[in-house]
Amino acid sequence: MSSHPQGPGRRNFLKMSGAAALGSPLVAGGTDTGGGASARPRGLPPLKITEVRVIVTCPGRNYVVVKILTNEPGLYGVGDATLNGRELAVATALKEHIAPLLIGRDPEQVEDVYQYLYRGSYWRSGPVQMTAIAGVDEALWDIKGKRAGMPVYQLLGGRTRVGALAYTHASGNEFSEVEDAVRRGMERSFKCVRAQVGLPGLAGTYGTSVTKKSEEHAGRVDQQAGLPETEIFEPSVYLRTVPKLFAHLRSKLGEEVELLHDTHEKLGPIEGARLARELEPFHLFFLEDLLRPEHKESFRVIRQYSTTPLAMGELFNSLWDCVPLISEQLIDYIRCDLGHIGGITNARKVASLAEAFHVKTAWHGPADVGPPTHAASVHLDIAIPNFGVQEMVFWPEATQEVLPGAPTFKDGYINVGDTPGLGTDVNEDAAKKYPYKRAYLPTARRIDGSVQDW
Ligand code: EZ4
Ligand code: CO
Repeated sequence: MSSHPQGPGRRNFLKMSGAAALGSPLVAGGTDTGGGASARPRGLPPLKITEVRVIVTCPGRNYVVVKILTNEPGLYGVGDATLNGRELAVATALKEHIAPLLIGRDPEQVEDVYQYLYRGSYWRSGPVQMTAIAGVDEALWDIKGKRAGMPVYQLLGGRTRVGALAYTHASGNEFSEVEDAVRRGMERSFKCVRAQVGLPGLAGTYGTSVTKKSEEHAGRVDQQAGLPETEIFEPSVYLRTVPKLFAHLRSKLGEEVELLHDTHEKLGPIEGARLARELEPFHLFFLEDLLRPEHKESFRVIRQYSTTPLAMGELFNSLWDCVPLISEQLIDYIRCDLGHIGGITNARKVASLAEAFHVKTAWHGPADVGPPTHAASVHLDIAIPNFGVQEMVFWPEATQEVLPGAPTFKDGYINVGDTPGLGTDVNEDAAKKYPYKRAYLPTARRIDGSVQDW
């Protein structure tokens, strides 16, 4: 046989290289069934997706779970497709539009399924679609790991570190309350703590909890059933308050504990530059999401004025959202949400892009994405070379009952075990006990009544 792929031996070449798996449906007018039957390593029989279950449940807050079943008895994967406040849009996209495309497809062709759902749909990106794709992607990696008998991090190249450095949240309305909350985090062995404070005279500030033990539910923005609440925000009050908070924390807590802060996309470029500059003496681990996500080049303004490390990305939905910030080295940490950027398949590309430009990862890890996404983040964290830090939460009992197997925390690090796949699961009977409740994120306005980025 000729070794030249265009020569007479092409057919054999394709077969041997595995490309034949993708060859069969490429017929004019044919239906794209994906891989079809392909030559399997170690004689494994062909695998097919037989069912896609979409489970919407509210064990404390709303989650959308994707369970993908296969023709191999007992072999299934579980992914998380939760988009806070738009859960049913994602569930409908999955049930009505995506599930029919998956039946009969080879679940092992993870990249092909990702490409097919992302580019193949013509309407690409966007939070609803990318969250739906993430749910599918996580379930497929889960299946691949189970089939291989390996935890997903092994499939990603194996361990590069003992665990993922984690951060928790601390908040309060007074500086002393925030200080106490940071101390509780440190007592709990956290080396890194995110600190948020209420703004004097303004009702409800992002990241400040109604309960005193804010770190118990790190990342938790309470989801209230009913219509969204309105918080009031004024940049001048915020800009006056936050540097004083960190002056207080450093004077009371010293230099060793790593402190972080989330601006949550609320400022304009020159305001963000002022904050980053005024926080310099307090040596933040990073300052998160200073600006709205639309015009990424605005981060150039911040960089002109400050050496405070910057993180950005939880609202990004595509690899290309990350390109300007990473390729111009405008940030130090890329913090996409695996659940909103298409899952492991896309996030590991973001990580590799970042690696080339000395940018580290800090995947978004709040309570409004489910345990399979947290597990996926940690599998990636412990496998990649350019991991930075991982935001994490402690799960309430009801969530653990419905979605068992979340990563575990010890001595400042979050970790996954050696269970094949992601290590997470869904208890469908338990899920039924907690029906969906319509709920929204809060929204925000300025004192003059105009809309403010929440
Ligand atoms: O406000 O996930 O860094 N964490 C965050 C989160 C987000 C919520 C939005 O749904 O910014 O707490
Ligand atoms: Co954030």
